[in-house]
Amino acid sequence: MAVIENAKITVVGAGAVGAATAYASLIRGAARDVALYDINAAKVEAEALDLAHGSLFTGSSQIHGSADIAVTEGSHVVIVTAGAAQQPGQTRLELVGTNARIFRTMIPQLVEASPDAVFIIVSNPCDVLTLLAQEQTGLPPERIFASGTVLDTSRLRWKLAQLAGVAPSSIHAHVVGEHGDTEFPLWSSASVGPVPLLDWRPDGRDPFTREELDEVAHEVRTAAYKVIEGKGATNYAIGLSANRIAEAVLRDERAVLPVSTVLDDFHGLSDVALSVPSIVGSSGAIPIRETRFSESELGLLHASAETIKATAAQVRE
Ligand code: 6V0
Repeated sequence: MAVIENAKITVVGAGAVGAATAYASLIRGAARDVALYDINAAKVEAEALDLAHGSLFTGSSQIHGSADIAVTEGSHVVIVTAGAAQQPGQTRLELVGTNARIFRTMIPQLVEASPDAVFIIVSNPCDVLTLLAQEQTGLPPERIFASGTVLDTSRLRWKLAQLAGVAPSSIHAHVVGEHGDTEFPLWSSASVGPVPLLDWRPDGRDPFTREELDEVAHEVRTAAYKVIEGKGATNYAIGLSANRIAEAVLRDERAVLPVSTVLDDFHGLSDVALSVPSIVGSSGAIPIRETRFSESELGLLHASAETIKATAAQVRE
């Protein structure tokens, strides 16, 4: 376990999400080399050129783009965003057939090109695709995981920060479960600085009501639908989220992030990928077993797991 010098990040897929992820990696100086790979040669070359044209302002990071998978070779982190995206009104789970087919051929090629990399799956439904990809490759679960609810957690913390009147970084709260319609916030352990969220008095008034918290959870759960309705895709916040996870790996930060790994007897859950607070460092992601769940939260986590398992089973048939 160590900080990786002269790191290489590959972003697979040069669509709305892939391009935003590469942009985030470049402007944050997350790695010396950023490779962008897509089967659409014209698109990937154009995106890489556009990014390269900003090199004067992005420090020493280099960007390379190609439709040749060789561009991905020797990566330390591979972020996978390739595949079909949600259309307005479509759920993430409805993408599973198309994206599972793409993954079946693409993932083994990526692993062959970067056998020691940590793989971060962003393509949706990211939990199901992570489960299938881990089964297919046999990689240790800590080395192939999904960005999961890292994005949803950022949305939650932004919203709560506005309501509580503090910075998002001072909200300690996690969305867990499926990155999708069965996800939920862990209210029982959420806090504002050291104060339990349920005791916090916004503007000195009474603490948040159940209805207010339900409304926040609903807004977070449906945020992507709203953005997709308006602009056709979500990309900036997921680009920042995916790069944030890559940085935690490359800098061996051991940061606590709710990524989605294939679980092994986590509060009674095995052989399913879903997000729980995990420690992310150079060897990958390890779920934090000590995470506390109230009885109802544990029920929701198991229900979320059933949804993911059922969708994976449809694809395996
Ligand atoms: P997009 O803009 O359609 O881009 C997808 C890209 O994938 C295209 O450029 C394709 O050419 C490319 N592609 C397809 N097949 C392959 C292949 N075999 N090898 C290499 N490249 C390929 O989609 P967008 O970028 O908007 O979304 C990408 C994925 O991210 C979708 O599945 C989204 O649902 C998912 N998102 C996941 C999020 C998360 O939080 N996990 C958030 C937002 C989007």
